[in-house]
Amino acid sequence: KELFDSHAFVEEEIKDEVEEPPKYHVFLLNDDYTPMDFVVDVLCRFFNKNSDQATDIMLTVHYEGKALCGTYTADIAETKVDHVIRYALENEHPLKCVLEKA
Ligand code: TYC
Repeated sequence: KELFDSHAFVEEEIKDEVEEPPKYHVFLLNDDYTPMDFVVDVLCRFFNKNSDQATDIMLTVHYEGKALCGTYTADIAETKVDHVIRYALENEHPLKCVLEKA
């Protein structure tokens, strides 16, 4: 039994070493008030997009309701959402940013 337990423990440790951590998609959501320029600025600032990429993503949100901005581990995805929401609130825009398990 002891041997079995320690074997299971080692297997668990090996699994932790080889498995990728779970990932989360971060999306921006559309609204009627946030200026397009502000959304492009958010995408450049927090998701490291260039202006062409940022404009494409902003327009996808505008016409389709949401768009994927990036995929990250839990900590980074949560930090992105926090920073975007804080930046939007500071600038008095109702921009919404959410995460979803990938
Ligand atoms: N719909 C907004 C407008 O017409 C623009 C917008 C785009 C808002 C993307 C939010 O995530 C968003 N000004």
